Amino acid sequence: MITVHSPDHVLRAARTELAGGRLVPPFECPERVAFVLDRIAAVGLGAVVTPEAQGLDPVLRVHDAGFVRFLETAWDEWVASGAAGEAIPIIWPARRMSQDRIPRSITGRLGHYALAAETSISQGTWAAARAAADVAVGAADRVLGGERAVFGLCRPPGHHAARDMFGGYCFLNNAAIAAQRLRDRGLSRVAILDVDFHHGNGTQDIFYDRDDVVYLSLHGDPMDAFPYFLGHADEIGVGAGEGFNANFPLPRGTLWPRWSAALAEAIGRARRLGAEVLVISLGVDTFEGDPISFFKLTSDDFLRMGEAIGRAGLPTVFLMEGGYAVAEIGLNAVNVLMGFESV
Ligand code: FKS
Ligand code: ZN
Repeated sequence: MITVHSPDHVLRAARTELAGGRLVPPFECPERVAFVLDRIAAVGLGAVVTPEAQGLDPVLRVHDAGFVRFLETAWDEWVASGAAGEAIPIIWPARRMSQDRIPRSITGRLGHYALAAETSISQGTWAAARAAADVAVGAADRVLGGERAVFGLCRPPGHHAARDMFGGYCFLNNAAIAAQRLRDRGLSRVAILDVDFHHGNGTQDIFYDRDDVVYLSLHGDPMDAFPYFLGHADEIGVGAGEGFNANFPLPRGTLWPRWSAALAEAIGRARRLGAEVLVISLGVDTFEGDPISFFKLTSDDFLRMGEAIGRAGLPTVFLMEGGYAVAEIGLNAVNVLMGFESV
């Protein structure tokens, strides 16, 4: 399997994440990609190629132009405002406050466009986010070109990013950008299968009223897990999109038998709805050793996960999302890809 990878991911190297009332080194760190590349080389998965630069067109197919402009300029404006640390939102338009007037102040605009406070904007964040979008498009294009499956080693991740919101370590929604690319280049129905531990609120939101991109997600029950405010089983889509969104929230301590039963249901749904291609939001934070999640999948379970996805028999774009047991992220992510290839 070909891997698409951009060395520019290292430009996303924030020093701070707000966690447990402290600023800590971010869980979503550049070493994650280094471990995945090491494992790809160790098992001889296949060639690693750099993506073509796409410009902003594929990004603007999915994201709001004002939001994109905000991401582009936020760091410079933050520095110009005289702040010493990284850019962290501190106030939101909460209930009964206005969402329609976008403030001039960078602090106001951070609150307008953020969905959470853990994700600092740092120097280089925008360049890395753009490179991750290029990776996603590069992977989609290779599948359009006839590859059975391609791995886009995206970083930063994307599935929490909505049309006009960043947070949860995400800035641009790589999976949504890839899915839209597949639609724009001629496929009529795409299914995004999100196996990251967290619900992909951004991806769900982007496609919620559409029947051409199906969103299916297995994740920690939002009553107990980030992003808390989306991802319930009764969110089934709206308008033309009704029936084209399916959530499988799962409890603390979930093991492979229960997780894989939900996976089988999700894959069955994708097939019945006529998906021609799968985009996998591949997070491996479902691992038993993950420091911020609560499922209990083993490294061998990731092989079985890949096999089950392979048996769907559809062209597949894998895109990296989360996974914070850094020493095991290579083993776990590449196990999914090897399981897929063994089918
Ligand atoms: C830890 C609290 C964690 C943020 C969790 C973000 C998860 C991100 C992810 C992605 F795939 F996007 F990277 N709060 N102190 O894994 O879903
Ligand atoms: Zn996650």
